[in-house]
Amino acid sequence: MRNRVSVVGAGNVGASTAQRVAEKHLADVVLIDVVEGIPEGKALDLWESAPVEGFDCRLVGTRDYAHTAGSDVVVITAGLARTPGMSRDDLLFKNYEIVKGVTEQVAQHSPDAILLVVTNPLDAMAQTAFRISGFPKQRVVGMAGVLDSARFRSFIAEELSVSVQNVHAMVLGGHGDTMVPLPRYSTVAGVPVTDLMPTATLDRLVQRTRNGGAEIVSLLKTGSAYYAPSSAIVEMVDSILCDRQKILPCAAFLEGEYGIQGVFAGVPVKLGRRGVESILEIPLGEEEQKALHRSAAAVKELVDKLKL
Ligand code: TXD
Repeated sequence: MRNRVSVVGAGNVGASTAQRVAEKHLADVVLIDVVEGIPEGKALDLWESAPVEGFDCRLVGTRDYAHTAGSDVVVITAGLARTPGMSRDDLLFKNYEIVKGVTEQVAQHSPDAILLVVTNPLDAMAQTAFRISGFPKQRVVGMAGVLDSARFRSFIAEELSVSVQNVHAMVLGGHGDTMVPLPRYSTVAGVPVTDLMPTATLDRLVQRTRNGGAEIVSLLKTGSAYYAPSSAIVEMVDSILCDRQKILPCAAFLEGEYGIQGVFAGVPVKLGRRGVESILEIPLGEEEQKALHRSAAAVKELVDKLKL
């Protein structure tokens, strides 16, 4: 039997995710949205690419959650995207209602699924899905760190003119202005990036990473990033479905790890068939630890507003 991935929200991120999942032969895909015709049309269009692309994964578009039943992974991208001048937090209450409604449906139809939350503000929406679904914390995970790290990696590779494949990077914390890029744990062919470029250059790349989402929004003007976000989502889907046990920075529910209690924040997670298999506690310097705590406090403020 083939794996089934449902993608809720057939917008830019959702549709690109559906495409990447199918083109990587990972799973059949159910694309679901509230707007009549959009999930049906995009899924049909993608399915018609199958003979040329050579994938056998079936893609179906629908507005009916019955079609998502028994999903292995459900990716939640439903919501409003940021537009210029709008902060991630402005989205809080609107997207809370959307993610709440979606989660209720998903939990009913796919009680054993792993929920992969993408909607912003990311960490608070992951907490919404966690609380509303009642799923164990291992089965609710948020995507942000893989994207933020990918941005950092691409900037490092560009700066040093080396292959992106040589560059590893780690960005922890909440997905927002308080994210915590960790240059010390970012390496090029195993060499810490702190040994390879002056501090001022590194600081510039860190700042650009922090601003990565806004940089794309200011260029696109009518929406936010989706190519790199969908790549990041699919790396996580792949690690789950193929039980790769990859260590990836993901938003996970913390209960004491890093001294943080009761909120989602981006930490190194081992991702496998059971979802969050474990959380890695890597040694952090005093400043890094403080930055992570500040980031978690920013998430806590939002989840308190939502009474989660
Ligand atoms: O790193 C990250 N986590 C992110 C998060 C990276 C990129 C985008 N990020 C967030 O994902 C972004 O801020 C948004 O909150 C979501 C989706 O972004 P996208 O760019 O795909 O937004 P679109 O194109 O506006 O698509 C949203 C779709 C759209 O088709 C709506 O009709 C649909 O969501 N939508 C719904 N679908 C199902 N059910 C409900 N209730 C619903 N409401 C809206």
